[in-house]
Amino acid sequence: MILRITFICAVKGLGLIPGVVGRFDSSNGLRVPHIGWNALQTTKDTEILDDVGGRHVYFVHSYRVMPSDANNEWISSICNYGDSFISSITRGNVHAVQFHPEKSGDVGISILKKFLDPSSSSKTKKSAIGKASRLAKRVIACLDVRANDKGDLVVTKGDQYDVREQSNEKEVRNLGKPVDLAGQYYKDGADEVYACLQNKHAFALFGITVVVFMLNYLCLHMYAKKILRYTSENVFVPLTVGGGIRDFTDGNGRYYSSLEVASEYFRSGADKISIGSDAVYAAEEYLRTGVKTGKTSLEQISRVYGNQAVVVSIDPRRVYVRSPDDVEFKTIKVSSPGPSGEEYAWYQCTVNGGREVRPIGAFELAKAVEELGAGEILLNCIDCDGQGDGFDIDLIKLVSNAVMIPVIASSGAGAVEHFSEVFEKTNASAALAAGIFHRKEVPILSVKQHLLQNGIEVRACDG
Ligand code: 1PR
Repeated sequence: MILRITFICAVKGLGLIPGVVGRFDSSNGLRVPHIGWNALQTTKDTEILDDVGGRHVYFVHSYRVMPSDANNEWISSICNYGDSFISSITRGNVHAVQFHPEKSGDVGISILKKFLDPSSSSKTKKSAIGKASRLAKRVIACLDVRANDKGDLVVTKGDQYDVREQSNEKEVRNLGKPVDLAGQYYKDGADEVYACLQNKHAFALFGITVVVFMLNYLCLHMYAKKILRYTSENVFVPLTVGGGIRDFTDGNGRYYSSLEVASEYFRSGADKISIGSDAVYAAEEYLRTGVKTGKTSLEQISRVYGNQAVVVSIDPRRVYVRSPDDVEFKTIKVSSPGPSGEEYAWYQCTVNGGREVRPIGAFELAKAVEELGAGEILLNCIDCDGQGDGFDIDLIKLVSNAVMIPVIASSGAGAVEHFSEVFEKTNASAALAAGIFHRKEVPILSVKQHLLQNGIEVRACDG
């Protein structure tokens, strides 16, 4: 039997395995949840982990069990995040793992194969003690998905969020098919795939804005789930889906809560969902009243699925000011002055794909959604999107220093050096890019090789 170790606090448990479950301690600057690829250190010979020591596997959790003399004989591997914690246990033919083998690429697949067929374990065993490592920085491939004017679902790419060609026809840019590209990026070594479903209408799923009037919600829903299922059956790294996650009522008067929408995505294979506009409204309300109602989509989904499953996507625009006193929002001294020599900027949040600005800054939003239950932040920047000039380091510093949850830097990657720059100068946990991967200008492998050469830990590409 193989089990995933799931922890429930304040519950005595069966008492089979001695140990106490505790939350990771974020008081010393550790980002919690522990999300991403971390290396295992195997501590005993087990067939299913025979060549896994020192390799990265995918974790996503906030609680862990510490090794002790009392549970030592159970432990088959440990991992380090702040402290050493137990990442797997083995006794006889019972195995349990803290990480997700089904999301751990080739390494995870080999663990599952060996569990199902122990004779497939390598005959000449490698050293059981691997080299432990830090949590790897993640490289994420982003698919911005929407329907083009013919109603086909395509991967598109914006230029400061404008996804239409500059030609007279102004068609939606078409850079490929979502499922094909997701599969390709998995093979190329992406640590996660993020699918952003751009939509004009609250009820459109997978960005199907044109056909939405012809199909009822159920058809759309089934179509979206089919695509998601197909992708999750072929992509063995985490998959996040964002866009359109909010309450809505369809044309037939049927009400769907955001929790129902999210639940369907999770059941169809998404590991995390991402909320954009609705999180902005929730944060504004929370900052205005100081009350957590528990009713916002962010709070509800986080309560049911855990905060590690909820990403908040922020779409800010840079606004230059002369002095921090000019605005009520948190500013940062910018590395390059604004057009009129301004030395400061704040980052104004937007909703509806950047079309509407809101009276809240990225700093304030990030802090508020962390309190409301977000487990991770995807930090876009409309000014940098599709420009290829690098990430907005000022913005990423501002936000990644404001919260204790992981921050994904997004928008502007144009060269491998932009990835090392963002990891060297900010506390980002991951960097996301779209255009350079879609246009095949920079392979994911080159990004990872460059990061390794610069002493930045990454997961080795399996592909
Ligand atoms: O508000 O909950 O329905 O969510 C809508 C989601 O759709 C938000 O997460 C928002 O970021 C996204 N979105 C809406 N319109 C657009 C658009 O581009 N017109 N895409 C959009 C945002 C930006 C990134 C992009 C990076 C990297 N996409 O996803 O991929 O900037 O690009 P680059 O590497 O080429 O620079 P809701």
